[in-house]
Amino acid sequence: MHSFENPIYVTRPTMPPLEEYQEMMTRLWETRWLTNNGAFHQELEARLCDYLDVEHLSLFCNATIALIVALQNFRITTGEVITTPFTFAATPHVLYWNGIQPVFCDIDPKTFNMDPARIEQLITPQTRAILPVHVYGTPCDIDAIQGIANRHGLTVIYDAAHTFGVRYHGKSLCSYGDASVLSFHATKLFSTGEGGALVTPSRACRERVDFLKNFGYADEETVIGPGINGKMNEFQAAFGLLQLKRIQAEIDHRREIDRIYRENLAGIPGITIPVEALHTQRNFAYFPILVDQTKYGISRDELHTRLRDKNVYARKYFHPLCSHYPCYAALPSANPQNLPVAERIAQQILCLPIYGTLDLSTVERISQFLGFFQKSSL
Ligand code: T4K
Repeated sequence: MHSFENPIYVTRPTMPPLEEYQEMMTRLWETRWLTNNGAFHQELEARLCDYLDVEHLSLFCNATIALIVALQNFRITTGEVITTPFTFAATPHVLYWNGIQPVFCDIDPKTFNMDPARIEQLITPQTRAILPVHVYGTPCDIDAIQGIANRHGLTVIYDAAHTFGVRYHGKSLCSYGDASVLSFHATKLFSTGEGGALVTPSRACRERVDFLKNFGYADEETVIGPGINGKMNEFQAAFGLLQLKRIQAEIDHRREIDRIYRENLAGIPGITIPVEALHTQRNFAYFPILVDQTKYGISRDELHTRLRDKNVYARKYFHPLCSHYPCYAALPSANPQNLPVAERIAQQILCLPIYGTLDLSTVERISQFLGFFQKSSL
């Protein structure tokens, strides 16, 4: 079977028509208002509140800074926070940067999210909050997590980096918990190049967050506390406004890709496709599979290499586990014996290409490669 002529990446941003962006840039050149709550920024915040069906949303330069600010907002700057090892580096790093010790909790084998049954045994007098991640946009067990938080007086901040547009029980997934943070990085479903947003349940909380992301300035002469520079600029916001116009087409195309992969890969021994979450309107941000070497014939790593040989750049999100990073590996909670499910999933996971401009014929061919590698290993 022939390789692809051009590399097929795990994702690609869908670019809006250049002329439309140029038109917006002409306005910027006229106004010369480039950042600090400019007109595009204000418009994007309002449009996102509408689209996501949330009341209080604050734009950021990226999700990592938004997570740092979320923690600062709740004054979580000492002690421990329970989180997942099966995530991108940013999740535990924001804890570290706030002077907090991450405590890693094992995950559920079906959703790949934190297993609530394991959270309570990790709570100590030092525990301040829970930082769960809706991995690949699949909702965490929100009720169970909230129940634990209520019983122990803990704050819940969701890393909702993957959840743009996901609805759960008819509500935006990013509206649960004490705060949620979305990422608008170039690799995300909705993108501003770099960017993110903090969704909060109250106006007061949102106002404080707005001050904190602007060095703590409440007005020209009042600094309410030690803030940071977390602002989104007008170039990013303009790009976001154009992206938002086409978001439904992006999701619809990804839904079709998801359907084709599911159909084609269902019968391949050793390939598991995660079950679709209940009560959830999905966003198709990622297409993860699990590779069981004993049934598939070759390991996940071998499959990853063989796909690369065909010019397909699937990614092992999230391997290695964050608990394996040298900066965290010595923590008691990072001991692999405490994280058996996460350890197994990290060895088997592979995310296949999915994005709005990916040809459906390419999806068919990638599926054929997966079938072919299994048969040729017999
Ligand atoms: N929490 C979670 C759970 C996250 O997943 C992330 C970010 C964050 C927090 C933090 O959000 P931000 O602070 O970034 O807003 C990428 C992204 O850099 C990262 O944002 C993302 N998660 C993570 C899952 O993926 P890499 O190292 O895999 O990116 P990279 O550069 O290898 O890109 C992957 C593929 O995407 C490339 O092979 C091709 C394509 N690509 C990438 C870029 C940057 C493009 O086509 N155009 C581009 O501009 O981390």
